[in-house]
Amino acid sequence: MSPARRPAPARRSPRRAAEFPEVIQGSLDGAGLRIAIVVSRFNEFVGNRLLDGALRALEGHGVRARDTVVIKVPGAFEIPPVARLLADSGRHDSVICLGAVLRGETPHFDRVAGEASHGIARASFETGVPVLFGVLTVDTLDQAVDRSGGKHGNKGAEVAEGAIEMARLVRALAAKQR
Ligand code: INI
Repeated sequence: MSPARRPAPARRSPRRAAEFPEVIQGSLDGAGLRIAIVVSRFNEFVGNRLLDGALRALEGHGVRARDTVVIKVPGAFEIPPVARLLADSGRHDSVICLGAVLRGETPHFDRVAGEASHGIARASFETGVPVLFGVLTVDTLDQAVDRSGGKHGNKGAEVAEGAIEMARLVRALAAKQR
């Protein structure tokens, strides 16, 4: 192509840079955030491991113990109404739900796991408060252990980070709308 017909090289002028979309996302800065954790006692051994992972992660990212509350419920089926109450209270920036549903030989697993996941999602959608799903739904105890501080990490810690990030994101979006 002759130099005359060659397209002019793109110039990165300040005007062009301004055309990029704004990106908004949360951060892992937990300072000043208030977090509630609902954990089920069924399969308590696993629940405690998840709780431990979540508390360590919150502390590691600057969430103060006095801004954190832990509520224990009997089983995963009981998590959604409590998560909803907490989300509605206006006292928490995020709610973390922890538990373990292990598949047995009956359809009970599907009922409990299904209601827990739908109810937790609804609590979040209907209140606008981030409600994080940290309920393991697994076939065996080994799988649960692997995911609660074992070879597949700790779901409690993961969702704790998600809770911080989402709380920050909601605050950032709210600040923009002011
Ligand atoms: N609850 C759990 O959290 N995990 C389970 O694995 C489980 N199983 O397998 O039965 C379970 N059942 C109890 C349920 O959550 C309720 O507490 C109970 O049905 C009373 O409403």
